Amino acid sequence: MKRYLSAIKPTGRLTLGNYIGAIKQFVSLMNDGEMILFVADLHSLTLPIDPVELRNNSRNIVAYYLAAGLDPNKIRVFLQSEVHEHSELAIILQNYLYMGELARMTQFKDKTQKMNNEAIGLGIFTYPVLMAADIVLYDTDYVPVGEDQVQHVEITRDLVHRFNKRYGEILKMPRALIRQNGARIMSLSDPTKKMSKSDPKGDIFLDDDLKIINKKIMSAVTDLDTHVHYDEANKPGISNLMTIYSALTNKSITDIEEQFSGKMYGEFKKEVARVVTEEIAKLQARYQEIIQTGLVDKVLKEGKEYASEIAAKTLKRVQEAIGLYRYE
Ligand code: ATP
Ligand code: LTN
Repeated sequence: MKRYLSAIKPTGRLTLGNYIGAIKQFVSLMNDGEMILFVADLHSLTLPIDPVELRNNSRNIVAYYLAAGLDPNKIRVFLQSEVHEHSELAIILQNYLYMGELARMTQFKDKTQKMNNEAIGLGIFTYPVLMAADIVLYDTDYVPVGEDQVQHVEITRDLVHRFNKRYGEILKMPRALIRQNGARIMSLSDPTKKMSKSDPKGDIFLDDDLKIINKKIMSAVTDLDTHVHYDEANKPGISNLMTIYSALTNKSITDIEEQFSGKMYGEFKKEVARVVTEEIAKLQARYQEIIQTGLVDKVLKEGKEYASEIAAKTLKRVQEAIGLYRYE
């Protein structure tokens, strides 16, 4: 059976980008193999975060996973920090990734661009090491993520290759899985930038008031043309709305162009707003039900036990392969 593994960092309120690029993908793959998900709370410490917020965000992510339709009887969910093997394996694996390649990572460059070296914590630099540990601990086949995370899966693949060449077939080679349409949702106020929860300009949040969502979509930045036509380079705003619409309705871009041929942007935006608010309204209703039960804690506890068992075995295999002394 194929194993899928993925995570979201509890750095802020979840966005429509997280929902389309990641969570919806998890739902569609849930019946296709084993799905292990976690909340990457250790990764969220790589930039300053308020403790109360971190705790709330972590809980919210799990509630939204379940609200989106991830079945707690089919999938596993846990908190990264609760399975200590992630940290232990990362300490080992940091020796197999190099300064130069870590310094070239897009996420590292983007997030530290405006920071002074004296204020950049080591964790944001070694971020891919911990992520590689997350992935290989579970002998993962596929890592469903948005486009921005593909580079991290690629560096994990480099590491696996390097490690196995030296010690034999110890680590499983993972592969990133991104959706064809919706792997990169852009900001509604600047459609040349990724919608991202830590840079909330032009974001749609899953817990936004529906009226506000409607307003955000109706006032989304578009070009001066009027044709609903997909052209990422020259019409990024309208193309982004088409991607969102396509991801939520499963209609192809060509079908959408046909459906709105001869119609104005206003009419198209209204329809996008209708579809987005309808989907988010359902999500919010289910979220409210879930958050009032003890389900989140129950799922996390079971998930932790399940994950720990697998993680312990992999860590032991690695320790033995590299020559760390063991008593038994
Ligand atoms: P941050 O702003 O803190 O970096 P983020 O919003 O980029 O956070 P992550 O926790 O890094 O979110 O990502 C969780 C998952 O959601 C990842 O698989 C990521 O690729 C996906 N994702 C995030 N933003 C988008 C987006 N705009 N479009 C598609 N997928 C996205
Ligand atoms: N870096 C990812 C979160 C993450 C992750 C992982 C995703 C941490 N560890 C392992 C997939 C597999 C992000 O979305 N920012």
